[in-house]
Amino acid sequence: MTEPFLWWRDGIIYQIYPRSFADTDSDGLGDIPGITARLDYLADLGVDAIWLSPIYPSPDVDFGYDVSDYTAIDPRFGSLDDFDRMVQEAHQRGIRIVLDLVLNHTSDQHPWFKASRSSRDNPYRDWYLWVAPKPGGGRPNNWQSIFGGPGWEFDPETGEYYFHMFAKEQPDLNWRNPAVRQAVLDVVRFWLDHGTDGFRLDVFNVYFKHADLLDNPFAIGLRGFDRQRHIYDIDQPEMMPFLAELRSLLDSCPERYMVGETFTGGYQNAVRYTGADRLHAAFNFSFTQARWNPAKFLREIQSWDRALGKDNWPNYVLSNHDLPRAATRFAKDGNDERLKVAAVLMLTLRGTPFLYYGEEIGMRDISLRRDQILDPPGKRYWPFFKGRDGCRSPMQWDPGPNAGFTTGQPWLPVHPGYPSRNVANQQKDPGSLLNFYRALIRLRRSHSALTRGDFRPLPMGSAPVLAYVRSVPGQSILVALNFSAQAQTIHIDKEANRPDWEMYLSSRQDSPASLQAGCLTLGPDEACLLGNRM
Ligand code: ISL
Repeated sequence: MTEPFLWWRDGIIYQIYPRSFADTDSDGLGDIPGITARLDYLADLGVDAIWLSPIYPSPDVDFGYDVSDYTAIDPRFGSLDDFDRMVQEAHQRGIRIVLDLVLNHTSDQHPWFKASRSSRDNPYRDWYLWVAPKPGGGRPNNWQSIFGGPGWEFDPETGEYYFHMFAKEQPDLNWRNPAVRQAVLDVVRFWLDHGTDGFRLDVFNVYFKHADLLDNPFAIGLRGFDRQRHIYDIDQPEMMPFLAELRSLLDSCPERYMVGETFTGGYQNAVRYTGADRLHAAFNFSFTQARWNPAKFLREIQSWDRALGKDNWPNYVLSNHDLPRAATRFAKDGNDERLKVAAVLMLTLRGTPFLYYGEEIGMRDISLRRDQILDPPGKRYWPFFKGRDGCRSPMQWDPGPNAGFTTGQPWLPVHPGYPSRNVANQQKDPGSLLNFYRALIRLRRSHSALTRGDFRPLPMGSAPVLAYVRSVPGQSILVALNFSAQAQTIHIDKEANRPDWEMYLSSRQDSPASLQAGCLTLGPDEACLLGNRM
């Protein structure tokens, strides 16, 4: 019996960076009514869920990842009523809502922290990591902030240090305090009650710190943070019982989901945190680091698959709000053909694809002058690291002013290429990346081989091609991806012996790959799917 469609396993999750998606009140920031207004676009594209980067009140030191109230909507994004309406409208279209939970730290403007820092005997004091200076006045230990410098900030008013893994305006919560854990579970319950279908847990494996606050040992690395082995400030065992508690809360409602952002560490770490009493998934960021080389992609696919085993479901990410976009990395020349190859890869592997807004039209990063940089690590590490603003520019909807994103002044510049690269133009062009995505997603939805099917790579020798077969009983799909700008002929004798392969979709509409006597000849940068209904 075929299993029924399960949105987070068989579907596609689309990440929206809300302040850059669609602005309806001309303040230059995207908002929730803007997302609601674009749900038809998303339904037509064929996504099954949207993950929203934080929409809670925030002083924006880290653009929403510094939360000052977990159970409200930032008024610049709208109201709780707007949120409820968005959830309802999304659900009517079969689109689920995934919220970003940033629970390792709050904003320093959160009432919890304001109370906590007000005096040493405030009842909230123990909600954060406050430690007295060492005898002689030094910091409690050598822990570093990822955004640069020591992780300890001295508070002259109360004479103690507090810890912050990110900016000093993002104090870390004290997860060993049961009151904190209870408050967090109440937050989760609040959003479940508002119809939220899933959560993305920001840097969840950083929540707990070693109780004795021991110094991390030395490691070789570039930035201060990388010059330590993070054995005492990351991945503490106390996380497991909490994940189990969180999971049972989610499982008390049907079809809820949580995906964690494992901070540092590869598949070994992801495996540890995934399972029936843990997360549904931990992000696989390996494609965000891979070079344009089919062997490298295949190695990552197989390593993750093998490590996750039968019981856990893989996922794939090409871009997000912290990293240069896939289009910027893989298609520097402005040509979208490679992006079609990347799209087919993402949407035909065994695993949940996460798409980042604008990926479907091939949006590239913007480049900013130093005085335009807003992102804290970008400001600190310029010119070695120019920050993460580049991949957060406004969605390019149409060729009108500000790409149709806002009638006000956009909070970040719109990419200068928007008059040609935008949704409206690509909707009209049958050969566009957007229309290719739509066709591909439709094909994926109507073929369970592409979601639930086995994954069997075909041996390619040294050819710059990745080819594999996905199959369920009665249905096979052969995917072939040419990673080079030259035509490639590959031998797929064993597969090709079947008589009735037919071309389902090719990224080269005009001259799709041809299959003759067991040889498939792919055009330059071609991605194609052949189907077989035996
Ligand atoms: O982008 C990074 C450094 O410049 C990463 O190290 C990033 O900080 C890390 O992946 C954690 O990311 C998440 O938590 C951060 C927030 O700034 C990111 O936007 C978020 O994705 C703190 O909440």
